[in-house]
Amino acid sequence: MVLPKAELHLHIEGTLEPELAFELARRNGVELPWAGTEGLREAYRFRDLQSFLDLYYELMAVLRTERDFEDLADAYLARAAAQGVRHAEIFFDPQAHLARGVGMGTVVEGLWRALGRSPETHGVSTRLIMCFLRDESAESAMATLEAAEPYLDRITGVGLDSAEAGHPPAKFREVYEAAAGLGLRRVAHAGEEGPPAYIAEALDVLGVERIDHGLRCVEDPALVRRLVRDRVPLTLCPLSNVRLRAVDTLADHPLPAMLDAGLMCTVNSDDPAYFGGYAGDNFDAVQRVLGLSRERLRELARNSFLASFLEDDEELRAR
Ligand code: ES4
Ligand code: ZN
Repeated sequence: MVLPKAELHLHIEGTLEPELAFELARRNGVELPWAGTEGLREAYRFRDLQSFLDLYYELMAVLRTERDFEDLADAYLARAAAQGVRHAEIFFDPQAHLARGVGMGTVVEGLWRALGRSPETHGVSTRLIMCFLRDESAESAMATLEAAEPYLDRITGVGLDSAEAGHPPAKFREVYEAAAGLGLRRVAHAGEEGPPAYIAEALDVLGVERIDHGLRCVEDPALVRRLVRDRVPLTLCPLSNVRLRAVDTLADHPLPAMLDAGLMCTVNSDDPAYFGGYAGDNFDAVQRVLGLSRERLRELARNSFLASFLEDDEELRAR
């Protein structure tokens, strides 16, 4: 039986499979520098987060119209549903699109065409989380929040992603305060390639309710105690960590030790088209390689619903 689960760490642009990328390129008259889907897949050998991000932003050139974003989200939701995902909290990166002349309305309305009907078409409920690119300025993040104001009925929260090292959470204090004032939920990537101190800073300065990744908390025992005490959810992405070399191999992943320490872990896919698997593939991999028990897998699935932004009644229906 496939375990019902919620996906809490998923970049919609990271679900762009090579086949759809080439189809959209053809549809939009965009020329791609790779020799077909196989040539593109060969470029998926990443040294680190930045080498991935370079390709991730480059391939977004094929996303131009509302229909492109609709097709992207529909394809993701179909794959997720097939792997037991009942609820998905979906990140998107508006600045990466605005910079290419693709408007906020095109992105949000396009995604919404698929998300709005997803409970019926895929049996998956959704939330949208708008991420700020932390390697861009705080002023750009604030302008992005302002550009999103007409669409806030469709956006549940804000997040922080892209290149982490050298871009501490505190840089975005004001924009997170403004987001909270608008009633938005708050999450942030921290402790993926950045230091454990960024995890504490995201909690203390940005007021986030979850930490995306949070992997490097294991380097700071006092921080682990705090995260356990406060039951701060961590949205881990094991296959992403392998592909971006945050761990040497999946067998070296600290997930079992993190669960044993009492951390509230969840397992997610991050950018599944690039990292070799969707949510269910990540669950299967940690079961197989890390030997997690059935009870631990059920705990991960339960945590995913508890850590979601679903209301209590919706949450019970989803799981
Ligand atoms: C990302 Cl794996 C990862 N880390 C940070 N930012 C991102 N954006 C898309 N995938
Ligand atoms: Zn991520």
